[in-house]
Amino acid sequence: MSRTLTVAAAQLGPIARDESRQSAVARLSAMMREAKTHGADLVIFPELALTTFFPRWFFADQAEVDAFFERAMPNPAVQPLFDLAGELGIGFNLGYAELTPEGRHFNTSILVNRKGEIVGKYRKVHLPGHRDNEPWRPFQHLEKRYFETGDLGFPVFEAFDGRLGLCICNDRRWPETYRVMGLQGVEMVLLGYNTPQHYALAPEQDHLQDFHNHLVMQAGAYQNGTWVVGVAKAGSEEGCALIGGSCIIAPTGEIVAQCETLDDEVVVHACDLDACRRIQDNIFNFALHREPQTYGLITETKGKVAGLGGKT
Ligand code: CDV
Repeated sequence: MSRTLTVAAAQLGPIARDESRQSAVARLSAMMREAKTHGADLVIFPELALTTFFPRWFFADQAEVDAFFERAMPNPAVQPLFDLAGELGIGFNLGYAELTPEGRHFNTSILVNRKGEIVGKYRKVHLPGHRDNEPWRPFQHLEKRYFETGDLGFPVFEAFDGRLGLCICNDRRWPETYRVMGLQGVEMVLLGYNTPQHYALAPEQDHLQDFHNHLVMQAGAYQNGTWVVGVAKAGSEEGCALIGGSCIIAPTGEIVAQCETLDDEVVVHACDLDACRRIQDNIFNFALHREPQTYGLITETKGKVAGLGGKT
């Protein structure tokens, strides 16, 4: 019997700084309903999907930062989305800023089943940007200041009759992210992103943002024989242009569905999870072809070291 998981990539347009959680949840709920009409089992929402992308501003007052965080999940503002999931019998993946009872801050993503129950959680590992206010930039990217490095690894969950992995935005650029999940037999990677068109440290590459977005996700999919669903918060958000390009990628690396706008938009695809086998059992049969005894540097060092071949 084939295992088909019909997924919806539910791209969000911009969320204004003064937009309420209730308004954002209403937009997510509308897309969840639309996804259901297309037969979706699971709907994927972006990174930090309940608020504007607040790391673009420096706040000296921590209380202003904490206002963007959720102290519980679900909470009264988000409960309607959980209720709707249970009513429609559809799962979802949601990114939000998590403030734990111990006062820890994470950029978090959860997987919720068709009954509206949380069955998986991930905390972002690769935090881009900087820690201090850098006024020369047109906008800040203070994820390193506002979040701790995730402490849950790259988990893969047995859910929706498959093996589903979670990561967030910048994680998608790192091959290690996919490979750690690939080694757990992942069949679908779910990720949301907020990616500005402008990268202040290398602006000459701004025109390549959409290309790099798809390049890394397509490579991650193919090299691990997994589906990848990448979902943007897109459009002009508080004057900052965010790329779109939300898409569903097959284990072959091919994009099979893609958003066309920079606004709220849903695309759906019926994904055959067994298609992963055609890659995972052949060209990327890890047990047969990997040579981990030669990969030690990957975990032994964080930065570059001298070439192992030495000088000639
Ligand atoms: N939210 C992100 O992680 N954004 C980064 C940008 C800053 C490079 C990204 O990798 O898309």
